[in-house]
Amino acid sequence: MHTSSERPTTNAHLLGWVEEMAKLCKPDRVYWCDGSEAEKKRLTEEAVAAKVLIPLDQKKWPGCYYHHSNPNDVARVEHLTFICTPTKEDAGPTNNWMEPKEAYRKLGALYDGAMKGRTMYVVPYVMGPATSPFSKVGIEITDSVYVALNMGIMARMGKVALDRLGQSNEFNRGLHSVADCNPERRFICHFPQDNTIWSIGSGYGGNALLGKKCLALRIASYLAKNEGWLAEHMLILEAESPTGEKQYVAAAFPSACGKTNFAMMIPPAVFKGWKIRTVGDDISWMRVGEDGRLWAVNPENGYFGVAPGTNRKTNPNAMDSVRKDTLFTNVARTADGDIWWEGWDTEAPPELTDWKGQHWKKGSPDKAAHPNSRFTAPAKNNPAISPSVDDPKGVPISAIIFGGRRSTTVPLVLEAFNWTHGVYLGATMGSETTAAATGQVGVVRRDPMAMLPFCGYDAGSYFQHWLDMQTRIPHPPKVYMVNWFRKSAEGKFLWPGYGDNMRVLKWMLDRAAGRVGAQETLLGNTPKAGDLDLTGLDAPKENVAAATKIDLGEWEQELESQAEWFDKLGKTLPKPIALQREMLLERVRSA
Ligand code: SAT
Ligand code: MN
Repeated sequence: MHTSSERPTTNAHLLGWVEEMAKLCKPDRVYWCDGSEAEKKRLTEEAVAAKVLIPLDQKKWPGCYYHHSNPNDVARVEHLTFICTPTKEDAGPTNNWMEPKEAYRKLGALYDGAMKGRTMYVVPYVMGPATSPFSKVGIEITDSVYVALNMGIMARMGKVALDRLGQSNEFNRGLHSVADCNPERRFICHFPQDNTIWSIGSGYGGNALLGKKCLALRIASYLAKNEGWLAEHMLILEAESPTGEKQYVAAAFPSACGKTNFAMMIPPAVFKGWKIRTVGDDISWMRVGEDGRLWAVNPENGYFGVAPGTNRKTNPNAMDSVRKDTLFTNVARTADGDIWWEGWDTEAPPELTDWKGQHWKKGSPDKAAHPNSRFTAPAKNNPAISPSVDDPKGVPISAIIFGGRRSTTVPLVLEAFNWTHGVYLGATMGSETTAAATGQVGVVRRDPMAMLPFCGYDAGSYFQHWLDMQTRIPHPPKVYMVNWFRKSAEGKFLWPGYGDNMRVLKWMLDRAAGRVGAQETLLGNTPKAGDLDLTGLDAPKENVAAATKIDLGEWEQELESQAEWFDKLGKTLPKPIALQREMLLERVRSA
C-alpha cells in the first residue's frame, strides 16, 4: 500500500490538491490506486472483509462479487444534482443551479471530517483510449472501496493515467464521499469552469463513479461546446456487412431504454453474414476528422448496465460480458452464491435474498432485484467488442439516431430532412421515465438528445452548439428518430425490438450509404413499402403497420405540446429550432 509518504507522482498540482482534500476530509489513510491486478485482488479482499462485497460462487462466476447499496441510494438523483456556474443563466432552465462559492462552502462543511476512520482512495483514470488526443484525465478521490473497484472496470485506471498526466495541471478534480449516505445531505455538484466535481452522500453509479455521467457528459459537454466537439449520451455500434464494409452509428436513448441491448444486438437469421459489434454502450465523444466526417470514441472501458430484462435471448453478449470479473449491485442472490433478476432466463428459484438483503419467496409481489439493479462488466469480456475500441482516432459515424420510449405518436423510424431538422428532432425528443432516476416512472418528459440530466450548461445554447456543428462537419451523418416502444390500444408492444431492430438499422445504414430511396412524409423520410426487410419477423403485419404509422392527429397534439417545452427553454432557444416546429405544425394543420 502506498502511504502518503509513498506517492506515485511528483506532479505538484496533483499532490497539492490531494493534500488539501485530505486536510478537509481527514481520512485515517491515503491510498493511491495503481490499477494493477494485484491491487484489485487486495482491494476486493478488503471489501469482502468489510462486507461491502459478497463473493458469488467462484466456479460459476469467477471474479464476480455482489453489492447491496443502501436502500435509500439506488439511482441517480436529478433533484440533488447541480451545475455550479457563475450565473444561473449559464446552467439554464433545465439544470439545478448553485452559486459556486456557496456550493463549495455548503459541501465543504459536509466534507469536513467526513472520512475520519476511513481510507481515502486516490483514483487516477483516463476517459478514452490511453493515447488518444480525444481522451481526458480525471482524478477521483473517494472513501468508497466499491467506487474504486468500479472505476477500475469503467475507466482505464491507475498508472496509465498518471503517466499520461505527467506534470500537467489539466485534470478533472473529483471529490467523492459517501459520508453518512443521507439523502438530506446528498449533493452532486459540477463546477465546469474549474473542471471540478464534488459529490457527497451517495455511493450509487451515476452519482459516484465520477468519470461517467459527471465528467464524460456534464463537464465534457461544457468543454465540447468551448472546443467545438460533441460529448453525447450515445452508444456507438459497428455494423459489418457480408461484403466486409464497416459502418458506424451513434445512438442516443435515455437511461434504461435499451442502449446496451442495441449496442450488443444479434441480428435475426435473415441478416446472414452481418456482424454487429460494440464500440460503446453509453457515451460518445465526437470530433470532426481531417476527412470532414464525424469521428467518435467511447470514453469508457466497461458497461454499467441495467440487469433486469437481460437474458440469453434479449442480450446474449451482455450475459457473456458478465460471466467473469463483474460486480453486481442490487440484484437478487441465492444462498449458494448464484444470482437472479426479473427477466432472467429461468423462473425465480423458490427462495432468494432480495436486493434489500431480505428473505424473498417466489410469488412475492415485491421485486427480488431492484428495477435499476446493475452489472459493472469489463468491456473486454464482450465477445462482440469492436476491434476499433482502442483506436485513438475513433470511428467514423454515418448516422446519428435519437430514440425515446413512447407508447404513442412516434413511428418506428423517421429520417430527418437535413441537419437542422435532425437537431430539432433531437431537441424535442420525449420519453417515458424509467427507474434509472429517482422519481415517478412512466410519464412523458422531454429529454433532448437523451441529455436532459447530463448537459452541463444551458439547453438552448446546447442546441445552438449542435446547429453550429453543421458548418464544422463537411460530411455530416444522417440523423434519425426511432421508437421501439409504441404500444397497441391494449397496451402491448407493437414491435418486437431487440435483434429485430436490425431491420430498421439496416435501412438507416443503406440510406446513409445512398443505397436505398425513401418516402417523404410531412414529418420526415420513412421507408418505402417493402424497404424494411421483414422476412421471418415474428409479428403480425398489422402491428408493423401500426408501429410505422404517422397519425397526423396525434402529431398535431405532439407539436402543440412542444410549445410548452420551448417556453420552458426561454430566450436561448435557437430561432431555427422554433421555426421547425411552426413549419411542421402548419403543414400538419393544413394537410
Ligand atoms: O447511473 S448511471 O447514470 O451511471 C446510469 C444511467 O442512468 O444511465
Ligand atoms: Mn446512460
